Amino acid sequence: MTSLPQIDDTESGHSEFLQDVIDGLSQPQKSIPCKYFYDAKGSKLFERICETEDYYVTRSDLEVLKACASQVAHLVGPGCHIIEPGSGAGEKIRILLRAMTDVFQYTPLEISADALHASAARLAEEFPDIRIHPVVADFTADQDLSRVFENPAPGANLVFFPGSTISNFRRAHAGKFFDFATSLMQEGGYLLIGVDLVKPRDKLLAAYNDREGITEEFNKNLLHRINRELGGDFHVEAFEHEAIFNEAMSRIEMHLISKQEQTVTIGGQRFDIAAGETLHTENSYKYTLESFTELAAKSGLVSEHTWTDTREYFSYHLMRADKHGA
Ligand code: AVJ
Repeated sequence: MTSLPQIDDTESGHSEFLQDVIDGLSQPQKSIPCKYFYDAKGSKLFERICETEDYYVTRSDLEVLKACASQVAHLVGPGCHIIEPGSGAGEKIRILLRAMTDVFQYTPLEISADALHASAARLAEEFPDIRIHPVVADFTADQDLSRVFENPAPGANLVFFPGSTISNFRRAHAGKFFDFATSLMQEGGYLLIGVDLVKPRDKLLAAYNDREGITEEFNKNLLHRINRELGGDFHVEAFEHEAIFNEAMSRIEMHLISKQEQTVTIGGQRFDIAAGETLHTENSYKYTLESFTELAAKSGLVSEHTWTDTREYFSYHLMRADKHGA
């Protein structure tokens, strides 16, 4: 049994949701974990964010992935087993599978069984020669990884982690993810990971304050969700969306600022929110190629190859376990 890190697209039971919200609102800097953005409404809003002109992340990600996919295929070699933690709707994997001609198996790991099986069925149709092996896995709990490795692959394992989901993890959390990825890679395996990069401040800020207001809606949906599912009484209209770049921490921070004093009751607990006080809802860490390489090295992972777009907005890293030890 391996202890898996929390990742973003988990659907938790209400009691855990309630407890996390109460814990977050009890801190001096009130916060709510960003994994709760992604209910059905929030997932739709996130897809719309990806289509806005200001949110460069998804377009840059796809650009780099398309450009590097055939080289990845060449470096990893034939007969590989691709494992994708938190596969979600499973769109980016198509780019990789189209470029890789001799894939033995694709194993998406996803907490949402419905999303997992729907996307697995679509992939099976599009890629009849690849064994599609969906595994419902909860990253917040202990997991038996033996289901992932039921059919031994002739080639290497390739852990695929696109979309810069790693951006949401603080240092310790990223370390846990790297350990988990290393256990999936097994001997001789690879990690292909997408990482969003530091860039001019105005570009970063625009991406999280899009002019269409979708990010604002996405941020506020968190409060609507708490009101809906946990019987909260946030006065949502009294909040304003704010995204700032915290340069010292090299991260975008999303907040919701209360324009007026309000008292919120959730699960029988009262929380006073002052006028101008913020709820911190997300961190999105931005790396340089060097700072990411350094972070991964702490977990014993070394870059075999790195790709970026010409603007150096986004990067993919093909990593291996450092045999010489970190
Ligand atoms: C899914 C974590 C990559 O940080 O850019 C987008 C989430 N939040 N707009 C990001 C997000 C607001 C996104 N990641």
